[in-house]
Amino acid sequence: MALLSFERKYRVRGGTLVGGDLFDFWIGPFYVGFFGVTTAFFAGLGTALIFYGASLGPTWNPWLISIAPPDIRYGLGFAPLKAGGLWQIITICAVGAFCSWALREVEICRKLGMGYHVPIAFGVAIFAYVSLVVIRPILLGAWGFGFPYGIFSHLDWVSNTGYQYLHFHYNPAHMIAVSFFFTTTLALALHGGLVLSAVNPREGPNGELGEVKSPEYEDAFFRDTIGYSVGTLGIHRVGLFLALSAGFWSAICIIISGPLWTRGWPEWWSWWLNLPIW
Ligand code: BCL
Ligand code: BCL
Ligand code: BPH
Repeated sequence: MALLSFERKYRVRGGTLVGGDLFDFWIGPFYVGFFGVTTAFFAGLGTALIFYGASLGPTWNPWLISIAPPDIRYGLGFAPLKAGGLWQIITICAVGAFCSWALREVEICRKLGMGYHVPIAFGVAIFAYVSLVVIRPILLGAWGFGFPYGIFSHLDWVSNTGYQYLHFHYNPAHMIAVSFFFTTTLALALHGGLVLSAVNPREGPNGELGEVKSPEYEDAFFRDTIGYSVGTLGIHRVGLFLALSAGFWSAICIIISGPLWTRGWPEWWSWWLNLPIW
């Protein structure tokens, strides 16, 4: 495959965190590195174990395959392989694969001399996953509180866990997270729309190429519309902040459900409803 001239310049050795030169090479377009090897190992083993679990179970229907966590009575100990042990090993593989993937991104950033913004952002997604299957189960005292690995079964877990707190929408951290998710898509719709409107303009009447507009036009659009433009660099800061806040408050909303608040979430609001000012 032909390399872009730019790629030729940066595809040089160095910047690795571990392993020195050992895995410092590319396979086709993919950088390998030590963490590429560990990603492949954990992802391969974890996926193979899911297939092994499926082979034990009642179905090969992809929607119904499910690897359940151990029963609550096993607490924080190891469970027999076929009674939740598989889930435990797959969870280790998943954490290993996700962290390896983030560290591989770090090595690529170092090779390119770029900041670590992307792997840090992925770290927030990993934090959300770890909060579901490691942090909250440990705080509640049993691996059985993790979610099952199945397409439908994990939805059942979300629904059941939600109703366990009567009305999950009343969880204040869930409210913040949901609002950040909505705001993130609002921001991306505006940003994607604005950039395309400036750099991919419509053709002229005779089919001539439209004129690409400069960022000043983009800023002017929002000043005319809402009186303010956050600017070309600023919008990416806003976007990153919104997306990371969505993931962060998601993690918080599930960590506090059980470890911090055991009753229904509507009841949490009684302090507010009982304020003497109403
Ligand atoms: Mg979920 C839905 C994966 C955690 C609530 N969830 C989905 C599906 C997909 C999935 C099957 C679409 C997601 C998507 O487009 O995301 N969920 C998934 C994974 C995790 C996870 C891999 C995880 O933490 C490792 N989900 C959770 C936790 C809840 C949760 C427990 C809060 C976040 N999820 C919900 C709800 C819904 C989903 C509610 C849905 O309605 C939706 C659905 O249709 O379910 C049937 C955005 C990401 C991308 C577009 C990138 C591409 C991701 C691809 C599609 C993931 C494929 C996963 C694959 C089938 C899993 C096996 C991996 C192999 C063994 C290697
Ligand atoms: Mg809720 C959680 C929105 C109704 C119960 N709910 C969430 C949050 C989000 C949300 C704020 C999930 C996002 C998240 O954590 O991402 N809920 C939401 C909305 C409504 C809603 C918008 C709505 O009604 C409009 N929720 C309800 C109802 C309850 C309810 C009222 C059920 C009856 N909700 C719950 C419960 C939970 C949520 C219970 C949660 O546990 C969940 C939460 O906050 O979890 C933290 C974070 C992202 C991840 C966890 C994904 C991590 C991905 C990993 C790192 C990478 C995977 C790689 C993959 C395997 C690779 C695949 C292979 C490749 C494709 C090749
Ligand atoms: O490379 C990437 O993107 C292209 C990284 C990634 C990211 C990144 C990356 O850089 C960032 C910044 C984010 N995600 C950010 C976020 C948001 C939070 C800030 C948040 C909303 C979010 N990601 C969510 C999600 C979700 C949801 C909502 O469910 C999913 C499914 C993903 N992100 C998925 C992904 C991947 C496409 C990619 C990524 N986010 C990470 C790829 C990776 O880690 O590859 C290595 C691992 C494998 C190839 C497979 C591992 C297999 C396991 C060992 C076994 C499976 C276990 C699993 C628990 C089973 C689950 C079954 C389900 C049916 C429930």
